[in-house]
Amino acid sequence: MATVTLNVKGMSCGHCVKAIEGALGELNGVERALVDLQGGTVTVEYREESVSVDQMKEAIEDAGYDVA
Ligand SMILES: [Cu+2]
Repeated sequence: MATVTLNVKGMSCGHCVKAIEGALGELNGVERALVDLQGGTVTVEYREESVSVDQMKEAIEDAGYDVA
């Protein structure tokens, strides 16, 4: 299991948290996604053999947010 923390721009409320955690949760290989609204980050626990960080960035961007 691996962990990565991504800086995400544009998250402002509980809806954003749900949108991002939901988008990441749909990716095969993502075990857990946890948004820190104050810090503007999302920490993801994932299986490296199943999903890449680029795929996570893409999912976040598809949900309408920017990854720094
Ligand atoms: Cu929001």
